[in-house]
Amino acid sequence: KMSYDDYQHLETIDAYMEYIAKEYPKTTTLVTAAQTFEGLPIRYMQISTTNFKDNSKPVIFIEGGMHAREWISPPTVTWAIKKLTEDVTEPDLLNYFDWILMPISNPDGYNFTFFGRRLWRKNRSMNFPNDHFCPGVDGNRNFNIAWNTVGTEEDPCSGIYAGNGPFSEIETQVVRNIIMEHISRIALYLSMHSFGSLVLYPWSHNLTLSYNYDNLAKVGHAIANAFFKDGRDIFPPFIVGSTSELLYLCSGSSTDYGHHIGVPLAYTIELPGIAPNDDYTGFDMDPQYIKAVCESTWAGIVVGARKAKVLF
Ligand code: 0X9
Ligand code: ZN
Repeated sequence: KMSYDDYQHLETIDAYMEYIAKEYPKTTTLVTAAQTFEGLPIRYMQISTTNFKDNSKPVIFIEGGMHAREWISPPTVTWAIKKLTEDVTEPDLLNYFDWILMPISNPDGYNFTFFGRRLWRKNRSMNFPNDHFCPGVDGNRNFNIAWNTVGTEEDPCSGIYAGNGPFSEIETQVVRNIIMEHISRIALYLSMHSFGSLVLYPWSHNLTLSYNYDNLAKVGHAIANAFFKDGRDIFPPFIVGSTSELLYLCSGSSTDYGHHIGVPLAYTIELPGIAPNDDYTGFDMDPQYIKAVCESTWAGIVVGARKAKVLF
């Protein structure tokens, strides 16, 4: 049993996915896609009530932990795994879609925030000697969409270092490969970040409207409303908009990339960083609220999936 009373270590999440793969062998597959710079496995789960390899159903892809310090992100993805295996309350969605769930796309960075520096953001790769002994590339600046043109740094010591080139990092290659392999059937892609209580849709790299703007906005608002509903209204309401209008311009993000190559609905979710009573907590929200965030997030995923089902 996975605990949501505290933040989840990398090895706890790994053990949980192994347990699920063993308990639910008919519907789940645990994939080890690659090894990181520090030799950790990058893993994700495929969930399908038929045969994932048939490529016959639309896919929902949810990924978390790209930014190491955003600890509220991975539990929302392990919660989704639970809701599709141990505690199925939406069998229609389990049946209709194939699911790809990746709680931690950046295991090196994530581990480092538990055992090194709490507020580390990037991965831990080194490209000696160019990096001046500063490890780490920002995964969400490393995708091949207007790469390194805006909202990035070329200084390897920066927290938003875009890397040596597009897809220089194994972590972003893994996410790219998943999207590419299933591009014709990914109906919805969610990238879980924190914090800010935002539902963000493309574009990030410029201020133009997406080819799918109407649906992105419509479904985005539906997701945001589901997050913030009776009983879950202890958190501030979510604000919905494109990254470039609500936050800032940034190139090389995963959702811009996914949308650019053809995922019709792609969102970055900035999970809450303000606990009840307006306590500003940022990346360190009191663990007692993890479960409530996961429940809200699942409600948002459910609504997003139902909309995606109609639109795809
Ligand atoms: O700057 C980022 O990478 C994201 N914010 S964070 O505080 N989690 O670092 C926002 C990225 C938004 N990009 C897209 N939605 N494409
Ligand atoms: Zn982030």
